[in-house]
Amino acid sequence: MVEHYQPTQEAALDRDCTTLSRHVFQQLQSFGPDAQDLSAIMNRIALAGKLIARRLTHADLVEDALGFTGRTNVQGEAVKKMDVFANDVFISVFKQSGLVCRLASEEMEAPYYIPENCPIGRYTLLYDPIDGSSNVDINLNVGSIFAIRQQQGEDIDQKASDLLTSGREQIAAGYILYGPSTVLVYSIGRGVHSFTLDASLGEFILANENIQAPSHGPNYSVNEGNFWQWEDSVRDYIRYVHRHEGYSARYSGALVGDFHRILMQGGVFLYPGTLKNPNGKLRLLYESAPLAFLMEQAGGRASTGVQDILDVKPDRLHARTPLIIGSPDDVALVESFIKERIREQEVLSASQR
Ligand code: AHM
Ligand code: MG
Repeated sequence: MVEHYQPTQEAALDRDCTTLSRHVFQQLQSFGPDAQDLSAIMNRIALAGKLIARRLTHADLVEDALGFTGRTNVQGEAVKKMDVFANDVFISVFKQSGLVCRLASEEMEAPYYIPENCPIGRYTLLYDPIDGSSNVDINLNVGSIFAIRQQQGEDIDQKASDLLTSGREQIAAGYILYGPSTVLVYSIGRGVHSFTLDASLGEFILANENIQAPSHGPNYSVNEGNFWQWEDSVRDYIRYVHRHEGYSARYSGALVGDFHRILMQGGVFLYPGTLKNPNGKLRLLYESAPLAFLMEQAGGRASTGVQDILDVKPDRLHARTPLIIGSPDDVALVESFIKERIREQEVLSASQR
């Protein structure tokens, strides 16, 4: 007779063996080709996360890991050496994988094609390799954000125009948070789950399954330095939280960290339009849409203020949108101030006709 551990030990062991790739199979309840692909893609993303985490952990001791490259990217932002490293990591892990045909990232003007993977790999990975890179040089949290889409059509002219569709086309999304521990959060449209990197095993192990964002939370996360750059409606909301009890300002300068707090504890993150950038700063395809996918899966909401983020169709790869994301009640409160100002404007315009 085979002797088994006690039930509690068995449960702990089972949990320790719930790696990311196994979890994907469990979620899809299949070992079919699609499940194999998604599981393998998640495994590669996890490898990218481990490589980036390793570099970040030793960054101050590694020659040429920190600081700027002296170049600006397609967005006109100064590129850091860590941005370049992390971007290359994602390319490397997907080369010769037979999984992903195109990679589109914040750091590359046009998608990167991996012809040897096509047509076996009909997937596209969209990603922000290092989000919040202003935090890198001072050893604060940063993240990587990703989304997976199925390629539509042949894309013979390599214009990737099939990517200019709404976030509802995403089949998976997630992020890796490089904090005191390295955490990977993902969804394939069946809830949101988090995994913590166990460095001794070199594996991401299931930590929280079916995460639900609270319907309301105390945190509001926004760069208040832009106060005089915003529309009146956003200022109305901020004045509201200043005048009511129960709100806490929390802003780290890295979206992934701020988002993770809101996902786990509730509240709202905002990056509204400013006078200089009416669509804000954050890019739709590889920042706002993947996080919107996760937040909706966790029972929260993501909005531009007047439209659900997942319904926005970008007009170009690096399109930006205002972002209001978090607990449903808190997103609705911000939207109510925006709608109120729109109503006032309409009444004023009608009276002037
Ligand atoms: P990045 O991807 O170039 O790092 O830019 C995105 C980051 C977000 O992580 C963060 O929420 C935001 O930019 C901070 O911007 P700001 O300094 O304007 O508040
Ligand atoms: Mg970013």
